[in-house]
Amino acid sequence: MMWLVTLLLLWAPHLTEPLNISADKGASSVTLNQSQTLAENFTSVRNHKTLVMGRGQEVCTIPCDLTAKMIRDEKHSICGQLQQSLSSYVRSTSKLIRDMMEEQHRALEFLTSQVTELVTKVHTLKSEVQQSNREMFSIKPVQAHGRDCSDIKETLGSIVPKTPSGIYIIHPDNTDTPFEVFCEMDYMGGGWTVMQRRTDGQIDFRRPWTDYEDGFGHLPGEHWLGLRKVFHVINQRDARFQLHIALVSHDDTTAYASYDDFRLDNETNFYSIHLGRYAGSAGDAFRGYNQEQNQDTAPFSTLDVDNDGCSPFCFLNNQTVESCSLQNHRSGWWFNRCGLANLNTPPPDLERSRRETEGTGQEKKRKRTVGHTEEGDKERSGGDESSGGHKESSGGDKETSEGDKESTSGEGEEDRRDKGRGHLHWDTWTQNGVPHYIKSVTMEIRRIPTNN
Ligand SMILES: *[C@@H]1O[C@H](CO)[C@@H](O)[C@H](O)[C@H]1NC(C)=O
Ligand SMILES: *[C@@H]1O[C@H](CO)[C@@H](O)[C@H](O)[C@H]1NC(C)=O
Ligand SMILES: *[C@@H]1O[C@H](CO)[C@@H](O)[C@H](O)[C@H]1NC(C)=O
Ligand SMILES: *[C@@H]1O[C@H](CO)[C@@H](O)[C@H](O)[C@H]1NC(C)=O
Ligand SMILES: *[C@@H]1O[C@H](CO)[C@@H](O)[C@H](O)[C@H]1NC(C)=O
Ligand SMILES: [Ca+2]
Repeated sequence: MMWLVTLLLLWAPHLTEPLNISADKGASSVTLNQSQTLAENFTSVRNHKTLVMGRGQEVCTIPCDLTAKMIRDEKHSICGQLQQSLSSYVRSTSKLIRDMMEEQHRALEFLTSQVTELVTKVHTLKSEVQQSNREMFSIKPVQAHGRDCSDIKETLGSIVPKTPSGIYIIHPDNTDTPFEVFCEMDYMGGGWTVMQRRTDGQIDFRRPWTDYEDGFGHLPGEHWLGLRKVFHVINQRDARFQLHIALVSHDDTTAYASYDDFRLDNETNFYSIHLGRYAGSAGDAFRGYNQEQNQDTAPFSTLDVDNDGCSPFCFLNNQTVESCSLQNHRSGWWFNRCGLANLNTPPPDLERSRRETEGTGQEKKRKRTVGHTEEGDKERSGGDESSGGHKESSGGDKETSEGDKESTSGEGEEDRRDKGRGHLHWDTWTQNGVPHYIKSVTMEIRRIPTNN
């Protein structure tokens, strides 16, 4: 395209100028006194005339030289017009081409910007897809079957360089149906089947027996895998499991408690816990400081299934306790005369916010306290018991002051009690004699390599 325009532009001025001049001459010569011109050029015309003579004298009615002159002038005039229109045509054409070029250039620029825009869009989309793929990988169950996370880690570990943490489908020995679990594949060598996780307090752990047996929560986040599933995992052929409890305090201190053997009895025996040797930095809260506090071999209890060793009552810290679950905010655990460990209680912040949003919570509580209903009495006795010792002081200073503000009758006392006790506790993990305020916890199990 470019070469054509250049050619036309180069050619046009050379063409138009001499033509314009000659056309001018032609036009002016027409206006001249014809007879004079004719006379002047008679000799030349005569020569011309001799050529025409052969056709006969009668054809030339008007003087031949005049005719010739007219023809020539006409030719000049036409030629000039032709040149003119040609040059204007060239001009308009070149202008048209220029305009077209400009338009095309603009279109091209527009397209280029659009392409650039699209390219960036594609890039963003690509990264978004990659991101969502990554997310999906950790949310969507991975169809890698194994008997448990240790088994999957072992199998996949020989195929892929890095086994990602996430939800996997496992199928333990002696079970009919596979189920999903969260596998922690990075922490301490990986291969951990997560059986409990507490992080943000989003999941309500105040649940009845069936929930603790079947499991609840969201596997990628807070959840309780369920006693039946855990039982299936750890009761496999030729398999022994260790239990690892990882704790994080509110000031991000970490500690752990590990048991080199972990077994549960069957449902008939209420999933009694059996723990092996302890190792770790958090202390053995499961066994406590004395035999009275020992939760090893204790059956599981919930509010509706009471195996807590307080039958009909325990006398703890000058208080009678009938239900350890009630005292521990309706959570389920392997209580034995309550004990020093419970990682299923709701966090105190959540408890308080729940009560605030419920609104009528205070009213209900007052009614219960005044009316001396069975539940109210239970709660009160349980709470007062728990306020003894270091738990109270660990509960948080701000909570006490807030409790005092609200306190006009027995409510403040109740709040203080809730807050003092109402958090995950592992009372052997202390700082200056005060148990750490636990923010998050993970309970996970892993196969112990066997020799055969
Ligand atoms: C050509 O002739 C026209 C009139 O005959 C005149 O207007 C024009 O200026 C001339 N162009 C050139 C380049 O001499
Ligand atoms: C044209 O020329 C003739 C003779 O040469 C002369 O008689 C006549 O007046 C001229 N006409 C004009 C308009 O110049
Ligand atoms: C007339 O014609 C002769 C020869 O053809 C030429 O030399 C001369 O310049 C012409 N005169 C005019 C006024 O055109
Ligand atoms: C549970 O375990 C006990 C003792 O280990 C056994 O006697 C009982 O049959 C088991 N119950 C079931 C349902 O497997
Ligand atoms: C239990 O009661 C006795 C006597 O009333 C009292 O001396 C003791 O300090 C109380 N213990 C606790 C832990 O409250
Ligand atoms: Ca009881």
